[in-house]
Amino acid sequence: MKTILITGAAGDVGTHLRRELAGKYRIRASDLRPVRKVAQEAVARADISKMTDALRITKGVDAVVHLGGYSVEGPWEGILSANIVGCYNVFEAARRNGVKRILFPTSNHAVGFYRREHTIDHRVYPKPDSRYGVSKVFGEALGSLYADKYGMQVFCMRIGNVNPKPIDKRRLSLWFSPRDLAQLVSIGIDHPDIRFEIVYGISANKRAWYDNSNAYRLGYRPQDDSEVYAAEVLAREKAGDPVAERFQGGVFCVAEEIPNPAL
Ligand code: 15L
Repeated sequence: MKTILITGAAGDVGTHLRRELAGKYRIRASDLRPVRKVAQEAVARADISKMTDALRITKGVDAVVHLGGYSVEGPWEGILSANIVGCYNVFEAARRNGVKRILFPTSNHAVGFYRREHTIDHRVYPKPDSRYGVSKVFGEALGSLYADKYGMQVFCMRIGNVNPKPIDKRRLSLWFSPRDLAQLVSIGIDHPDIRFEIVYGISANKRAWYDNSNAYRLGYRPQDDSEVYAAEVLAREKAGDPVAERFQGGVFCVAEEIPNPAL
């Protein structure tokens, strides 16, 4: 059984993922915050903005799923230390510890300034909608460097919104159900032929703004479609900011700060 490190394990995405993957991999769950242990997991508290912590937690694992960091738009200082310095530390620590494979959950906000009428694939150039989005583009670029220069295997998932159900109209286009998340992450961990890939982390949503053929090529077969919830979601939708409504990134395109679920 493979041993995987999940950083940011106490967050929403980490919590869904650990529940879905329990028993499939030996999980080392790491976070700055206390982690409530699931089943057989090992827990490792760590501050990834410190290289010594990053080196300690990446030792002896087969793959890293690097969810840790700032997960919304916020002050530059927080994003710099968690998502730029922290992300660098995790890649570099993995390299020094001989860990070959990294899954980097990037975000729809790396490309959030594409308009909603456009369907974009994994080859479009980045159009980040926030400092947070810029930090995700940094992580994708770092992954590309570590793949080309050091032969690491890097799987970047531009995640939409992980939730048991889509929560609003925008999320009908980018909903990612927990079981589809687990399927895509398992492909990232187990696919024998990964070098550097970008895929979209979304379910099979009829309203998707993404051409996710790269994920399908690697065997992804999502089981969920947000359309099942469309009527109930649209019935409670209220009109929002016109700029936010025009672009895929929504409110990230206009807000300077979004409440951080981790604080
Ligand atoms: C993200 O990248 C965030 O991490 C998450 O909290 C949501 O805001 C999501 O995007 C979204 O766009 O819904």
